Amino acid sequence: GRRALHVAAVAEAEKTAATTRGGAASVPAPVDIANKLRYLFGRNGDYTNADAYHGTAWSVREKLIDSFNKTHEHWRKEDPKFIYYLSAEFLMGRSLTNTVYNLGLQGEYADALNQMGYEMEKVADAERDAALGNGGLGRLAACFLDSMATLDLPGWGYGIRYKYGMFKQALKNGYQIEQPDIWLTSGNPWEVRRDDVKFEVGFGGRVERRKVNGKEVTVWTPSEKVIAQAYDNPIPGFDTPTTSNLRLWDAMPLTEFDLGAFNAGDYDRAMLDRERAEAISAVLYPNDSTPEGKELRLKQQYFFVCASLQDVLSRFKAVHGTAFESLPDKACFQLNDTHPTIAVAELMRLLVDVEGLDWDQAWTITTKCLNYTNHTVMPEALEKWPVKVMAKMLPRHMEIIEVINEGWTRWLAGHLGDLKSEERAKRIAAMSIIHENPWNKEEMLVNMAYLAVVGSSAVNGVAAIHSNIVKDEILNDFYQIFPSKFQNKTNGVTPRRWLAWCNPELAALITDTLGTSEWINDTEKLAGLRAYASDKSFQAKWSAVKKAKKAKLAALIKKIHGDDVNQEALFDIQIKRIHEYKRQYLNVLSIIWRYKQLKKMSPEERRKAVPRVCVIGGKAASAYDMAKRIIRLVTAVGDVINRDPDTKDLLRLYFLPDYNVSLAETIIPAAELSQHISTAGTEASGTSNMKFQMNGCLIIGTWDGANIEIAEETGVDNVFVFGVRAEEINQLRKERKNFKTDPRWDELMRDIEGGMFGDKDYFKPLVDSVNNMKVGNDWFLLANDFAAYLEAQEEVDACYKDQAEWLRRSIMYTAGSGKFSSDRTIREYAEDIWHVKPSRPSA
Ligand code: B1N
Repeated sequence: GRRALHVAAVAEAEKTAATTRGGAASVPAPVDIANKLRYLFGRNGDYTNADAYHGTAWSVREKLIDSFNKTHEHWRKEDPKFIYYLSAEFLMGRSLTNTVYNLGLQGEYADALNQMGYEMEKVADAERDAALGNGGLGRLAACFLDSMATLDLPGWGYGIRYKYGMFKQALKNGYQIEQPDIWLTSGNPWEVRRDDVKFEVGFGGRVERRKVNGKEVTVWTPSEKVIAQAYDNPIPGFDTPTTSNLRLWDAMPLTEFDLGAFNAGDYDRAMLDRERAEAISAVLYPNDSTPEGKELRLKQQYFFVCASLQDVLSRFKAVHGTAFESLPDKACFQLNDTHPTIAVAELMRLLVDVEGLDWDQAWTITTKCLNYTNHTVMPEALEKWPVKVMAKMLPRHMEIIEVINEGWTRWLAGHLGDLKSEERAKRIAAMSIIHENPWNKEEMLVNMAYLAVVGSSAVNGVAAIHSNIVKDEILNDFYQIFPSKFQNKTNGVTPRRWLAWCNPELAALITDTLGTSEWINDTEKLAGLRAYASDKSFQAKWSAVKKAKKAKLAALIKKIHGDDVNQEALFDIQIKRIHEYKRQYLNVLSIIWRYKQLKKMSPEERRKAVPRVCVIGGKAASAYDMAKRIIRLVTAVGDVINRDPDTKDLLRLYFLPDYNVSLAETIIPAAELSQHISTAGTEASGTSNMKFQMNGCLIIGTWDGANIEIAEETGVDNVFVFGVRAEEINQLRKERKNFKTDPRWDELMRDIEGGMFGDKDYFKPLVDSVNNMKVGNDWFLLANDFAAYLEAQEEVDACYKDQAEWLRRSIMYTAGSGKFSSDRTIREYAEDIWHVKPSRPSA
């Protein structure tokens, strides 16, 4: 069996010596894998796939570290300007496949595993996702790291090494339940702990002025201190010797280093300290697109920002001493949303209190170094911390923010000097970083977005429409004052993970057809596929790949739900976090409507219907009650439809639990239609839309976020666009009370309320949220878009019946996806905001 194969393979391989990208001669991969299993895990032959994964990963890790070391030696010598991407989330997913492909070791390791009696795909499947993010924002950060390394840009990510990432979602009787994501238990081969890189981070305490050598200095004495311990996660670029870094911080108690507490017999207190410290990096807050106003969250934010800034300054000082005026030539920071915005105050504190610069000089440096990306338009989603909380946890930072705000409002008063004093006061109050809580006049808040704008050189949104909303609505006051600060940087996704590696069959066809694989780092070359869009023989090959991917998804559905699905059916997918604004509910309503139509049809009519397999997946934040009800509605409707003998061959609805990066890598290549149906003006960008587009999946969507740019690149007529436009939303919301709902809508509401899918009482608030004026007043305008959506779905059916046309469009999607490579996005950031240039080590 496997053991004999394995022994033979190792013996064979030991005779030959392999060479790696790092250039160093090393033992052949099968030997190395066996060695890793033998000496790191104490195993000897007959491994499970999970064993084989660990052995392979620890072997690949060494090549990765060689490449990392070379790159960083090069960068140390060159001393280029660095970009530091500060983000509370990095949704990395799995690393094995990505690493071997990016390093060009795929063939070597696939062969090695084959010789040993294993299959790379199954082995890779044993890896746990690194789910240190919620959704789009965290995955964007991960795609950006891939592109930065691939483009040889000197840059690191900085974040938190959460012990528990995004919770695992399970279903129990159709309801979501959350389980902890214990991802580190079997060890993490993709990280390197840096025992020599740790910094103190303080909280609370008091602030004093002291005279030192005749100069007044501010001294902050925290009441609580923890240690931030660095872990490096090497990030391999594709088709380059560059391997960059994601540095994540783990929180540890100080007492590990000061055993005093133990010696004094204060064992319990020391252990409680440990728990308190470790809590800081213990768990990712599972909220997507909404801020979590918990104190621990602010602690997390300050924790990683403080450690990261100290780390950067200590490296700067090692080379440039205290010539801080040149810091902006060597370092810049991108704030991924407002989560790391305390960096404005922390950089000021480090420069003024610790390094002794004067305030104005420090402010010039700080604002030159920082830039801010906004990721959400919903006004309630902008982070605001109560002054009381901030003053208690970060007393010195609160003072600094007050001084920044005084300077800012004073400057504003001068700048707005021409206005009448009443109007001027109003404008200044509206832009004050510290302001009243509009819901509770007693409470003062620190507006983190305002702090980020005032403290940054550049502010950007993440898709064209979103950047316009940022300028014209959310931060309009600031835009009027600093128009040139505001930019757009339309999101992108890495074509490596999201096309080449997750869909190697399609990638091979593309490479064959274009006669080059250069499209993998020059996605504009995909436009060459347009010439083949109507070519029958190419369409046949294209369709064969999609079919093979559909078969894999069908197998997954079978594994999870035990059902066989019709693989000739249209695979219709909506996967993303469950949120009212994303309107999964609208999707379910149209599925119910389809079901009811099918029920009424004669057998002949049914024969003409387009069969569909609908898949919905996504997590609901654990405290987001309405989102959890939506999940239950999906599973309840699926339970009825999937068992109905009249319709089960023509319509299915499955909820796929625990949607995550690796599940996306299976689902997206198999999708034929994907849904991006947010209320216009609410989805900042969306990024899965780009992944589907790359994989030749047609889109039904609203005129929102990046859908707009995707439609422009694909050809607007190739996309199923429906619904009201962002400009109309405010007016429609005002008029919603008088909106006359479609009779089909009314019927569906009665069905749900009447218990057609059981659980009447549980679904009542859902029905109310889109009908009852008191409860929700249909804030996201589902009723307004309902008829147009059903019509667009009919167009989908008609198009699917014409497979030649469907396939032509599918090819046009991939051909038009060139713009949505995160390489393009990162090039724009590098040129327009960071002013960072490529620096490639020699191979
Ligand atoms: O960021 C993505 C966009 O493509 C999505 O449209 C947008 O919804 C997403 C607080 C967020 N915005 N805000 C968040 C995440 C976690 C959190 O605690 C807010 N995520 C987005 C990338 O630009």
